[in-house]
Formats: sequence, C-alpha cells, structure tokens
Amino acid sequence: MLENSNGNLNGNQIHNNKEENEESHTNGENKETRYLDGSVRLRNPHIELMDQDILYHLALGSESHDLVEMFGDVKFVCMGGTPKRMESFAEYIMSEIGHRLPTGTQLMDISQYSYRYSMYKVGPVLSISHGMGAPSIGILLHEVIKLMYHAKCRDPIFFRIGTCGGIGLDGGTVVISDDASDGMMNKYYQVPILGKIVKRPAKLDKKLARELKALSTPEDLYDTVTGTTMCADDFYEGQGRLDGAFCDYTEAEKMEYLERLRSAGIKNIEMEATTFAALTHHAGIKAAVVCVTLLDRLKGDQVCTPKEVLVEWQLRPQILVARYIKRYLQTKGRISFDGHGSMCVKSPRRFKLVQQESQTFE
Ligand code: R2B
Ligand code: URA
Repeated sequence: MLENSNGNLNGNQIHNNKEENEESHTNGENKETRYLDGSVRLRNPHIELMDQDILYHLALGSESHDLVEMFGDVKFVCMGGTPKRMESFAEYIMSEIGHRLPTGTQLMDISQYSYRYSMYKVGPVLSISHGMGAPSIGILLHEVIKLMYHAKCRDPIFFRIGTCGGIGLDGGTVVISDDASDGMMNKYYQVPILGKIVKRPAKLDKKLARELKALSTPEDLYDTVTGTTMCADDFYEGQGRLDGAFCDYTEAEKMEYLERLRSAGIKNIEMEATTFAALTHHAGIKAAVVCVTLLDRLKGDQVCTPKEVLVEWQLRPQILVARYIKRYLQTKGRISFDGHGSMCVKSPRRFKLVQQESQTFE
C-alpha cells in the first residue's frame, strides 16, 4: 500500500480542503503537490518505497545526509547557467540579506563532488548552477524538487536568473518572462516518456512576474520589460543565427522568423524557460524567469560586448531577484536563519558511498 487512509505518504497532513494558505500557487493541483503545512508533495509514489533516494547529480542522499537539517529552511531556489555566476550570486545575496557565516567558515559548494552542478546555501536561499539547455536543467529540477520534498521545505519559490538574446531590445535590458514557448511557439515543454510525447504546460506565475516588475525602479539605468520568452534547444540554428557551423537559410528568412516572433509578443530567446516553467508548474512550485539580454538579435548574432560590460549586465537579474527576496524576508520578519545549513551527515558510511558514486561515474 502506498498511502494511509489520508493519502499520506510521509507523515505530513495533506491539503484536503479548498482553503489556500498564505501563498498563491500557480495551478489548481494543490492537493497533489502540497501537504497542509505547505511542504512539497511528490507526484511519484515510488520514492517513498525506496530504501534511500540518491540525488546523484547533487552528491546528496536522503539517508546519507540529514536533508531536513541541512535544507529545511530553504525558501528560495535561484538557478543560473554557470557555477561562477551562482557563486557570485550567493556572495551577493549574503550581503543583501545580512546573512553572516560563523567566524572562520566560508561558502562551500555543497555539490562539489558531483562535478556537475554547483550549489551554495545562504540562509533561506539556495543558489545553484543549471548548465545549458533543457536536459541539463531538467535533471537538476527533478533532483532539486525531490530535495525540497525530503527537506520538507514549505512553499519554496524558484527563480531562473540568466542571459538571453533580446528581440528588438538593447543589450542589458532585463526581461521578466510571463510565458514561455518553444521554437514552434508552443507553450509547453515536450518530452518523450516511454515512447510517447508528453506535453507539459509551460506556465509561470504571473503574479510573481508582476511583483518582480514592480520592483524595478526609474533609477535603474536600464529597462525592465515583461513578455514571452522563447526557449530553443540550440544556440545557433535553433535561434536562427547565421554564424553556426551550418546554416541553410538566408538572412532574409532569419529576419522574417525573428519578426514573426516579435509580432507574437516574444521578447527574448534562451534555452531553459519551457523546461523550467513546466517542471516547476507540474510540481506546484511558484517560479519566475528573469534574464538579461546580451544583444539585440534583430541587429546581429555574435556576442561581442566587452567582458566587463557583460559581467555588469549579468548582475541585473540578480539585483531584481535580490530585491524580491529581501522584501519578502523583511515583510515576514525572517531575516535571520540560524541553526540550519551546515553539512549534516546522518550516516558516514552512506555519505562516503554517495560521494564515491558521484565521483566515479560519468
Ligand atoms: C542562455 O545562455 C546560454 C547559451 O549561451 C543558455 O544556457 C541560455 O539559456
Ligand atoms: N543565450 C542564448 O541562449 N541566446 C543568446 O542570444 C544569448 C544568450
């Protein structure tokens, strides 16, 4: 038997009435995705039956680590492409929320032994690199959503802070996605499962997008806009570039496609939005995508802005998300989070095994 009479899998009470808690969720599937206390409920009956759940690409495990102790206070999960950017974001959010590390300690990459993703924890904030493209962020999301479940995190909010190409927008513009579509303008993420194409709606939390937009200020020296984000499976041909190793279309055809995207309300192109939107939505997790444009795709394909300028531009989505996190913590009076967050080993033997497994295999 998978569930007790309450349909309860892990001892928490299940949401079984229509009353919403303080958080607004993105879908009408609360009962399937939340326990009464707001903690994440997995839509997978198999996990509870397993002896342990190894989060292989995070170098963590449900029986090797005390995940509740390590991550139980996480409220915000921020993801971005590169390990370096997410390390800098962790440092930045630490100063923004006034989080202090114990004397003599420093931020550590919790997933260093996975050699895949990097993960930093700063009080209630996780900062994680997701790599490039749908498969990479998809794998990460499966494991991070399970991490939320094992750690009993309540109503976590996920952000992707990234880079993109703008459509008719100057480089350095911040784009908040209120929708995500693929290269065929389908607003879902499709993935073959057991030989069938499964389509999952790529829905983002519109209220969260509006709240983020409201946090941009006239003093910002750049524009912040809201619109649909196109998610491609490729940087070159998949985004209509002329500068890949192959190109079988003309410049006029490229421009016609980009103009078509623009007419459909698409503001930017990147490579993870539909997967991120669909998997968070399927898990009932509030989520937003905030990206900075590195160039205007109507004017070119190559990213040729100087490195120092790109580095400054990449801070812009971080600044907006940090404003949201700060404001949230201030309004909840939850700016200090002591007692959680250090590496907490439950079983040294299993801990060693998880580290070895993650290190040994490709
Ligand atoms: C933005 O930038 C990367 C490609 O350069 C990709 O991960 C994305 O979405
Ligand atoms: N990332 C993308 O995927 N496309 C761009 O044009 C720039 C960054």
